[in-house]
Amino acid sequence: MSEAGGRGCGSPVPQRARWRLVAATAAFCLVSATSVWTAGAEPMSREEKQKLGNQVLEMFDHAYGNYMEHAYPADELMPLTCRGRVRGQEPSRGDVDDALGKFSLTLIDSLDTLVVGLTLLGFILFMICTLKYYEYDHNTVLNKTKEFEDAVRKVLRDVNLDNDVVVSVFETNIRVLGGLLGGHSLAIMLKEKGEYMQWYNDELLQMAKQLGYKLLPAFNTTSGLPYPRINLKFGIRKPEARTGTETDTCTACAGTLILEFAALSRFTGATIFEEYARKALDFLWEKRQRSSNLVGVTINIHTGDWVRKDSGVGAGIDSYYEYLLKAYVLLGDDSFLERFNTHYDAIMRYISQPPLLLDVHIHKPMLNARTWMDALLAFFPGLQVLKGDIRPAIETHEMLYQVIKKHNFLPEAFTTDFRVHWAQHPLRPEFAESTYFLYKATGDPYYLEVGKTLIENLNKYARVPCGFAAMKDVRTGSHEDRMDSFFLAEMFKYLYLLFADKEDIIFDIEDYIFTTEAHLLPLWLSTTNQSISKKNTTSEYTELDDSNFDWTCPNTQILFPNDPLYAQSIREPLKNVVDKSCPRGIIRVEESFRSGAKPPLRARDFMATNPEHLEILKKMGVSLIHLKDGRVQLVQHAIQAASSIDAEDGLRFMQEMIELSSQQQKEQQLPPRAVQIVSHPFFGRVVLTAGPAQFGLDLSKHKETRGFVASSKPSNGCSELTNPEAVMGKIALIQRGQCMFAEKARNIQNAGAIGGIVIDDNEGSSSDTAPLFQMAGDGKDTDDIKIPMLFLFSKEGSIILDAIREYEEVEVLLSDKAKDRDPEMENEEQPSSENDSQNQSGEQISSSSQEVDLVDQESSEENSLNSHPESLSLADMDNAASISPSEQTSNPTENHETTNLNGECTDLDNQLQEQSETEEDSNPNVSWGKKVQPIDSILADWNEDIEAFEMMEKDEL
Ligand code: DMJ
Repeated sequence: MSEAGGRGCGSPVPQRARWRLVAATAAFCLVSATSVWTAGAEPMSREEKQKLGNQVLEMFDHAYGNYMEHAYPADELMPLTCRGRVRGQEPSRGDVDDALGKFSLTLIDSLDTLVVGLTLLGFILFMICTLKYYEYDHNTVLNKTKEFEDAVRKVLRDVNLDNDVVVSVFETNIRVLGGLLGGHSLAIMLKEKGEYMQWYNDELLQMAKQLGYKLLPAFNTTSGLPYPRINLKFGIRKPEARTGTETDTCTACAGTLILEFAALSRFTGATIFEEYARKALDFLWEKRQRSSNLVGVTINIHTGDWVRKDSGVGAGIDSYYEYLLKAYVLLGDDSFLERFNTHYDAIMRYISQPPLLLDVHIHKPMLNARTWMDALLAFFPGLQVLKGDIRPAIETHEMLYQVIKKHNFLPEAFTTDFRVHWAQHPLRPEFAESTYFLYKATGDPYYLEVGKTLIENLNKYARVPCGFAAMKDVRTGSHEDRMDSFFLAEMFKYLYLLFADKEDIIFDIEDYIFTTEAHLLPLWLSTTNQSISKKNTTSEYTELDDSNFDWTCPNTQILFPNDPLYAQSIREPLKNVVDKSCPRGIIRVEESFRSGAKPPLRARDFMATNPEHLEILKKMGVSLIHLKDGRVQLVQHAIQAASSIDAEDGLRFMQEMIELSSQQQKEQQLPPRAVQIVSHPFFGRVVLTAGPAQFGLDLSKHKETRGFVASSKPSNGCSELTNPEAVMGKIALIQRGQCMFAEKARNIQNAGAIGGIVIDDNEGSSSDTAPLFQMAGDGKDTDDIKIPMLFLFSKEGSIILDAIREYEEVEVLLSDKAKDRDPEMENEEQPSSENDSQNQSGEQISSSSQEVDLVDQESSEENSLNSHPESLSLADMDNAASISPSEQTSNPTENHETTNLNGECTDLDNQLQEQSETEEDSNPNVSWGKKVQPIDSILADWNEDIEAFEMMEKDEL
């Protein structure tokens, strides 16, 4: 790594660190450097920008005004029922409620947005003068100062930080502590200007300090990583606290404190906050996986072991990286930059697959951990701008924008071929944030058009009479009674600033840094109260290979003035990245969805045993094929439909089925269970992959169950057992078929069995060739079933049956497969559960009720889509080619072939295809399957083992 390097910006670490600061801050300064746009996207007139900015203000007022009128002092507004969300008074939403501390969250989170609203003053006056483009009641806008003052007074008067309520440390830090500090920062700025807030005497800061002290007990761990939750009144671990027994936290939860805590220390002189936040960051840095330099999603706060070893830039990790870079910018401490650069190098090496960002395993970073991306990663292009790495930022942002254009919003998760994976959208601001930063860096008016689309979509699809409602399903446009505080803290701020010119803003935004919640902290803090001893850690960082930074040079300051078409030239090849990916033709269908058209039969209602449904299917040109292995395949031939309208209905029905099927695949991505034969002569060496049940004892949460196996009579377990003495205290073997799984479970439980194994009656089936699935309940309450139930395909089942014939006494262990794997692989292949990571950050994503309904409705075990959602296999109309069920279910991108209306795949498609083929290794389902020895080889091993044992026994004799 030399100064030379031929690039003119590579330099030894200390110099590079300084250069990075330039790069990082340069991004903010670019707007003036590039304000004259000469080519590419049409420039946007000042009038139109102002009109859009004004529209943002009107939208903010709609959200904030309704919150204040109908919800305040509650934490959040419920925009559909137009009332406040008060924790304890509404059905619990799980961890997502941990953001609510009965402290008027939305008000505090909105404080500095109100001040940003003041920045409109300039252009409002302009509009009053010109009386042009001015559709909004300017009096309200002009009253923002008053609203800010009022809001601060309300916070000081009404907010209680001493409630007996358990809150997320992370959320409370970024939203409440950050909100108070952002409010304080702008209050003192206004006061200094001599016009507003003259009465203000650091009261918000005092509240922030009080809150800071309330959060400190969370750090009472040997590692220094904070507990994920704290009771505002009782702290942690005391009986009244109802928290403190947690062992794990997410990386972002422990690594997103330094900006607020350091600001608090530097504002107040109380160094303890910055010290604690630094300690947590130091610990995370120590625990990074040393060969990949990546961090996992979840960490044990006592041992420092990685609990989840998947790694990405989205949920669970996101703001840890953000805070390393921003801590460097705010605090000027080189060690933060060096850490960030080390991680960034790893991210670009392993996770970035432009335009995609895909999670990998920290120990095997070449192995993808998922085939989908979450919406939270949309902040990353913005962070890349801050770092000065524009090209991949433009690429990823463009890809995300195309997904948005397809679905109006960014779904919570979407697959590598851009299909919806999780359909919710809680009005997240990350994409707007990246759009703002990219516009600042490039000056390309394209990004203003992007912002305009975001505004239009919000007004068109999310606006309701009492605010803005989160999308429950971006495909159907259904709403959720939820308006998160970050919508006000971040979305409006970034959108407003996007359209505001420098002179429109009454303070210099470049003097501030945005926290992860878009709260503003002044950069002058870097030189204030610097009493925290900085670690002189430069030497501890491995020198980075300069070639890894090729794409960061030259910095944006040099780049854009020379080539104003730069951003466009990067976007151009990606123009159709989403549309060109298979499946194709979906847009037409989705347009129909948007216009409200629905097929006469909804996929979720479809019952393969209902003659009326079959009749409708026929009319739509959809035929139903019962496959030999019990699964059902749907094929549509448009020409066989009764009319073109029926053909379109059929297409919509198939589309719904595809979505449903992919949701169900998602559900199936649960860690499989294992049946391990532990008795002589196997001694645990035979581990059979088994499917879990949606009822009974959950082996992922409980200790394994061990016992001898016994066949039940009748073998299908569909009636009271006639041999209860044989199964009493044992694990009963039951054959699949004739009745519901739950019924079998009840019968063997009543006979005294301690567990059950259902063996597939489809001869020759095996987990090597068929996807695992969960045994569904019977649509009724299954809480009465207490024993664990597992499902084995026929080949695996016959190993146990053969063993019984051979050895009579066969003892097995029923367990969660994850626990049986070798430690190196542990967690690596575990499908990422968004909930897990989001739990910690309070951003829970729940399954849509649609999916749940489907499972609940299922009432017939045999040959029905309802009872075997996993068996659904689909093919599309135009090529009329059906696909095999195993292909369909093992690899999402293989849908392409059958859903491609044009019958062609582009290079990108092929790339994705290839990628997905390699992803077979990483697809949780597939890799689990691969990790498990194929049955034939198990049998061969087993025979060898038996022979070896027999030899040994003979020898001993
Ligand atoms: C915000 O609360 C913060 O940006 C956080 O870092 C993660 N995302 C939410 C909004 O989506």
